[in-house]
Amino acid sequence: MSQLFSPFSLKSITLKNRIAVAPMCQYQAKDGLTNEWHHVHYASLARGGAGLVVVEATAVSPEGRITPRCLGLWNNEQAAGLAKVASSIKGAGAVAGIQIAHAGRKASAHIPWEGDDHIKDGEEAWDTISPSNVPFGANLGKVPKAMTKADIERVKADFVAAAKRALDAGFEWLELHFAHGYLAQSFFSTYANQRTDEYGGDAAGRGRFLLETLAAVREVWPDHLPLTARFGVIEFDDKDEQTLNESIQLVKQFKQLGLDMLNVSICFSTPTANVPWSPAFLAPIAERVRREVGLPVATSWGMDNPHHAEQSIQDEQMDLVMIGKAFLANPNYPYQMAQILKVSRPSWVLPSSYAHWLERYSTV
Ligand code: 536
Repeated sequence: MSQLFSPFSLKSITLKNRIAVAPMCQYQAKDGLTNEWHHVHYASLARGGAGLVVVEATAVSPEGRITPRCLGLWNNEQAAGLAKVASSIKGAGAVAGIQIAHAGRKASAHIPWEGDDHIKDGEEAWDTISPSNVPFGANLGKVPKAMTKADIERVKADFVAAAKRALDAGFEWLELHFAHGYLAQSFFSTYANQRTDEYGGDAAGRGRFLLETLAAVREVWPDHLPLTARFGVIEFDDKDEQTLNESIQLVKQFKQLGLDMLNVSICFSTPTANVPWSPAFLAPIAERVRREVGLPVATSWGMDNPHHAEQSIQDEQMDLVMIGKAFLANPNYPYQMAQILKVSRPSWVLPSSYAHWLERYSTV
């Protein structure tokens, strides 16, 4: 019996299997608005059989976009477009999730295939904010403005407003982007956060912004719906054990505040990190977080091998497998995984409109 193709329930939501489409930036929006690209892209992924489709990093404010082509959720027009995306995902048989984000000091960048570096002042650039006026470095050298207390309050309120809009738009799964060197991750990072007030200093201070944002969002995001966060728990630098320990302590507090699952990821807070890219390399880290915190976890990064994916669920390393690139190559990737794992009933994976014919007149 495949565990990968077994249902997973979190709060009132049941996913038909343990495969989720990881949030993947499309860089196809203008003014934060969805268009035909997003409708086709997300519907096709949902038809492909994943239990959950998480819409890409969607900015809570204009300055929180990574690039000028990122989605946003700071106005009602954007919410109306995303409501259609959520509806298509659900109509195709998957649960609709969305990730809400603020890029912090990594904002105001060119899209990856147009340089991936900060936009020069005077062009489409905008001012960036971060806990301290310390740039990321390398290709992202723009100096951010250190946030005032008023900035902190405003960004928390932006997250709350975006969460409400996501709910009204019909999303049933919310992920806070607390990872990848963006704003929230920067608060927790000693590379980015050199504040001397209560939002900096020790791990309690550096964790404050994340905890307050989570608590504020949990107040408006219904109890019966899953609230998750993607959070980098390891940098891959010379302080990994300390970062992991501090991160796990923080995730314990996330759990107390009502977080339902952690999407375990990488900090990406410094260009000097050395990430050991290889198949399933975060699975043991995810397993440690799951065991030490006692919270369901998901992870991505090289989880696309069907046998690894199946094994990681059977071994209780993680509860959900997040997959990105393999879905770009093949939107019906879960069906391919099922065939490789000899889960032979297409109707367990694909919607009936496809599965009926694949099941009935198979020539293989
Ligand atoms: C992953 N990235 C994550 C993004 C967008 C850009 C690419 C996000 O979380 N919105 C990544 C980061 C660093 C190196 C490789 C991949």
